[in-house]
Amino acid sequence: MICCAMLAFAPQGRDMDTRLNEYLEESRRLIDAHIDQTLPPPSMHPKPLYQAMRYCVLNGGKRLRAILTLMVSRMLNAPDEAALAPALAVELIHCSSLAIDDLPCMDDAELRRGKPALHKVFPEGISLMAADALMNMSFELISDPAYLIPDDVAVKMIGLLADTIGPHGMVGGQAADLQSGPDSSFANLRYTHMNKTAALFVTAARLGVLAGNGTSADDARISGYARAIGIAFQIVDDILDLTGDVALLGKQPGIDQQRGRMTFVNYYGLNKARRIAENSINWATNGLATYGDRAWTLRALAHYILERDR
Ligand code: GRG
Repeated sequence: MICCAMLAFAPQGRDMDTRLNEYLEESRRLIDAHIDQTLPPPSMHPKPLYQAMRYCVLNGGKRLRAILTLMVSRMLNAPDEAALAPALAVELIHCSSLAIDDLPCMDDAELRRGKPALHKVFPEGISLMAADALMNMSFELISDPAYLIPDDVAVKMIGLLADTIGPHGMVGGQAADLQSGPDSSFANLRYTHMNKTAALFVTAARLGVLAGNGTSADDARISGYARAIGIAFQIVDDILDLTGDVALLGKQPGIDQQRGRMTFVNYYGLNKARRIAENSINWATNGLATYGDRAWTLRALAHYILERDR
C-alpha cells in the first residue's frame, strides 16, 4: 500500500511552504510514474498517435488536479490505491483539454509547458486524435478491473467526468470563451471560467470524496472549496497572462489579450482581480474548518494557487 506519512501533522508558516513543496513533488512523481506505466508504448501501431499521446502528457505538468484528488482522499483516510485511477483520469482529461485549447482553431499556441505545443510537433489531425484518445482512456482507467473500484462507485465517477467534459462543463465553457470579446458580460465571463476551469477542480476534488467514501456533507464542503480555488486559479492565470514570464509560465503570455478575450483582469483591472482571488482563497480555506489539521494540504494548496508564478 502507498501511504502518505506527510499527513501526520499540520506545519505552520514557512514550514508549510516547504512541506507543501515536498508533498507536491512526491505526489507528482507518483502520478508521473503511473501515467508512464499506463500510457501504451510509443512503438504501438499507429505510432504517431501513441507518440503524440505520450508527448502531450509526459511533459512536466504540475499535476495539480490529480494531486487534489489524492489530497482529498488522503484527508478522508483512503489508501492511494482507491484514488489513483480517478487522479490519473483527471490528469489525462486536463492534458487533452490543453492540447485542444492550443490547436490552430483555438488559441493557436506555440508553446506548452516550455516545449513546442503538441500540434507543432505532430500533424494537427494526429494531435486532435491524441487528445480524443486521452479523454477516452480516462474512462477506461476507472472501469479497469485492475483498480478494484466497486461498480457503483465507478459508475458515479464516470458520470461525473462525462458531465464535466461535456456541453454543461468544459466544452460549454470553451465555446463561451471562443465567443467572448472585449464587451462580453460578467455573466459570460463567470460561465466561461466556472465551466472551462473550475469544473475540473470541482470534479477532481469530488472524485477524491468518492474514493475516500466521504459523506454528502463532505461532498458539499469539498465542492465549495474546489470551486473557489478553481476560480482563483483562473483569475491568477489571467493575471499571469498579463504579467507572467514566458520562461516560468512555459507558455506565451498575452494570448488572451491578442485574441481579444474577456478575462477577469480586463473586467476588473489587475488590483481588484487580485483581491477577488484572495477573497476566494480565504472563503475556500474557511470552509475547511471541520477537518482541522487533516486539511492542511488543502489549505496549503489554496495558498499555493494564489501565489503561483507558473
Ligand atoms: C473535451 C476535455 C475536453 C476539452 C474541450 C478545450 C476545452 C474543451 C477546454 C479548455 C480547458 C482549458 C484549457 C482551461 C484552462 C485552464 C488552465 C488555466 C490550465 C492551465 O493549468 P495548469 O497551469 O497546467 O495547471 P499544467 O501545465 O501545470 O498542467
